Amino acid sequence: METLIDALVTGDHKRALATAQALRSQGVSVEEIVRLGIQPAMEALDYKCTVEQFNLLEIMLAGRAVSGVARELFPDSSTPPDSKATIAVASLQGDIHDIGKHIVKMVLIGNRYRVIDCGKDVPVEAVVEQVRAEKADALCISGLITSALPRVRLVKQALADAGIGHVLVLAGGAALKQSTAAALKVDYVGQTAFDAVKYLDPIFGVKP
Ligand code: B12
Repeated sequence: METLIDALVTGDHKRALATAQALRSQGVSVEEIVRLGIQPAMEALDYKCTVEQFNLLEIMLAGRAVSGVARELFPDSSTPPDSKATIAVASLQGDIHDIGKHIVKMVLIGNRYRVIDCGKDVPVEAVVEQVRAEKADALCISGLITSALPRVRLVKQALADAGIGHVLVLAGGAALKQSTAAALKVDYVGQTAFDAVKYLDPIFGVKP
């Protein structure tokens, strides 16, 4: 796991991918790789960004390495057969970070949810329109940058105004996970991608 963390932090995408593949073949679970590998690597990068000199190229290389590992861990698939519900995922306008959103998406697909990816840096109205058009049952908002936070508070009302106030709104990602559901005006705030499944499964897990 230490090799994986080092490869991610240094942006060595080939070594990161090979290490993730080796860990999987040794029986290490996807959840452990995310929790003990990807998350600590990103915390180390966060420290570098905050305390040391910010180096955009370094961060972009690390971002590429994480995306490569995420694709390996959660190979994309079409709508899973017998899906439990439809979940939209989005990063709101002003936020171009999408690695966490990608992981949330893959974890949901892996747990038999149909996922609509509304994209990143998307206006609230456009997200609501996609949720309505695709008849999504819930919306997962991933937020990494604090300036996008006020927009999160508008989502529930925007859904209600569009006549789909029943849609559940989940929030997560570094900028949102320290907040509460009440403060963000959402239904739930999760710490990890797996929390989304833990919240949604009791609601949609068993078909009526
Ligand atoms: C990689 C990265 C980038 C990459 C993004 C690549 C990409 N395609 O996403 C690049 C280099 C492009 C980038 C750009 C910028 N970044 Co940046 N970036 C990061 C970094 C290092 C890691 C983020 C990441 O991917 N983490 C890994 C993922 C897996 O973690 P995660 O998103 O939290 O997701 C996990 C959970 O939170 C959860 N989750 C995520 N979403 C959801 C949703 C739900 C519903 C649930 C339940 C769970 C959940 O699931 C995931 C797995 O468990 C962070 C530092 C940090 N530690 O967060 C800074 C950081 C987010 N960036 C920051 C900044 C300032 C920027 C820039 C403005 C820099 C600049 N000056 O140009 C720009 C542009 C920002 C913009 N307008 O959006 C700041 C934000 C500060 C703030 N509080 O607002 C941070 C915190 C760095 C710092 N300390 O300054 N960045």
